[in-house]
Amino acid sequence: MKKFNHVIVRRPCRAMVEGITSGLYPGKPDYERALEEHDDYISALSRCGVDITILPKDERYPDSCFVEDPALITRACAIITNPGAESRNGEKYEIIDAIRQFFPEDKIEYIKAPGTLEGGDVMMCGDHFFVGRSARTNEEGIRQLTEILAKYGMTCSEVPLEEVLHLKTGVNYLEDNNMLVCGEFVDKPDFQSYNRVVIPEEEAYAANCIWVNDTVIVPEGYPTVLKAVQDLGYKTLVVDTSEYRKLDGGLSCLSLRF
Ligand code: CIR
Repeated sequence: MKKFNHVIVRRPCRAMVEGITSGLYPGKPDYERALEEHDDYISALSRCGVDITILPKDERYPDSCFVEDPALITRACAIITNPGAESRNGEKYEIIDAIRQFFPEDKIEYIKAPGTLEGGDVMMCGDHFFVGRSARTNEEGIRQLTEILAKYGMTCSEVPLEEVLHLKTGVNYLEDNNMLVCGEFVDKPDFQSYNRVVIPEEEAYAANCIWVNDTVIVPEGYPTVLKAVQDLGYKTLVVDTSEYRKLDGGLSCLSLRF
């Protein structure tokens, strides 16, 4: 099934080595290696039948390569979020021009203060969106998102987070009713109607895989997850994201897919 035609990414900037990190995966990113990994990420995506808009690096925002967070793109509208991380909040202004290439002004919506929302907390499952209430996404942000989606005939439900940074750190939808779940999400009633593939704790990072037009991109180094995804019948591509992992970033964080 072809669902996505476009992808937006932003090149990592040199300042990424100072990006936000929980320290879960220790070490400072190696910038040159991060650039190579980004090249590989782009070439994997280009094999999935999408055109790719590559935005230039922006040294003012160390985490700006994680372009998934300042915007959410749906089948009917684009939503500029209001990132809850202070050092990332200005990224929302920098993504707008790219969004305008694809959406007219009246189909671009905004999450406004005191609401906060980051795209990593939003998981699209058809016309329903699960939203993590996290340290980055608050109740008012979710209320605004619910109102915006309702205008376009889409729905939204809140998932409280206890442990992980973003919702999609631990749960990702692969289409066809298949969902990768890990840790705190394994037993959540919200996801019981899906075919849940439980990811073992030691491969938790690989719960963040991305489905792009029937190919699933899996991070390098997680054999159990790779096999589980292949057993579901998907074509797979493997990309090393080790430098982004040091900043709690994964495959989904590095692009907007629509
Ligand atoms: C941050 O803490 O904001 C970045 N270092 C990582 C963002 C990861 N983005 C995502 O999960 N969507």
